[in-house]
Amino acid sequence: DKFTSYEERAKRHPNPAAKALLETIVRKKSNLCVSVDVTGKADFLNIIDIVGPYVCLIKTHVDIIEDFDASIIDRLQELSKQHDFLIFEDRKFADIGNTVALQYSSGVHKIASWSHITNAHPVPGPSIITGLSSVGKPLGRGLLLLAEMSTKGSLATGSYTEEAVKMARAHRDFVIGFIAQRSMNGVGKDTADTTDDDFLVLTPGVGLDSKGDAMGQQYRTPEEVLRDGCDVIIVGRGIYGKGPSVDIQSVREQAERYRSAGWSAYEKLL
Ligand code: UP6
Repeated sequence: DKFTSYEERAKRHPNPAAKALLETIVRKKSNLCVSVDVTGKADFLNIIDIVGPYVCLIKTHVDIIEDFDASIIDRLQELSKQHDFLIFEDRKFADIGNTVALQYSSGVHKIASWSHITNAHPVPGPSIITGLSSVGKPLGRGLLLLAEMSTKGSLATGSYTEEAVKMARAHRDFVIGFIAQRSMNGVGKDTADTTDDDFLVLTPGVGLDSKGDAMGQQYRTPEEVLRDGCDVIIVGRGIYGKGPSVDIQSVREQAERYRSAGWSAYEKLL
């Protein structure tokens, strides 16, 4: 089927978080999301300040930060405005509706109050969407379902993936897309007509220099994943390495390198 530009999709998208993400991608010529998986507050904020100009989206795991306090979120929101990116807390909710609504709204992290996008495993069934939507939809947030995973031996395949896409289709007002490895438009449909599907696909497991890690992660290049219909590349250690210390100059260079690789892969499809 026909390839549609980010720009055209931004104009049509009814969900405010999805629309804002698509508009940011176009404005910044960046389909790069950096996953900031570091445990110290200073490193966390430094990396975001450096990569900010090159990304459409910053992905967080706030529960790994050792010295977490509310000022981190204030600063993250300032950086989001200053550098023009959205925020995605990669919380991977997976419980009953009532519990996920509490985990999303409350606790130390109050994710719904600052994260434009979050995600959930479809394993509990549609009630997980109802629970998260009761909190996030009034705030204009968007949800991604984990339809596939990047890891070796992932169980999220076949009919599990198809059921995830059907769940999303039934809750289009809040579910804006997937964490997956390829386009999910038309997946699990009886007809070949995919015109109503415009799911965003955000793809982790992206690296230019490595094929994987020692714990089951698998990497493909920006070009490979864009060709398979992904919209946003998620890169973590490819940008800031695995070491205990962060090399500012190298982080900047890698961010621009991945931004440019992601964008030229997109332009080839136009
Ligand atoms: N992530 C994956 N694979 C998935 C889903 N999520 O790697 O299927 C997340 C990880 C990590 C990031 O939780 O934050 O994406 C990938 O980091 P990396 O680029 O350093 O491997």
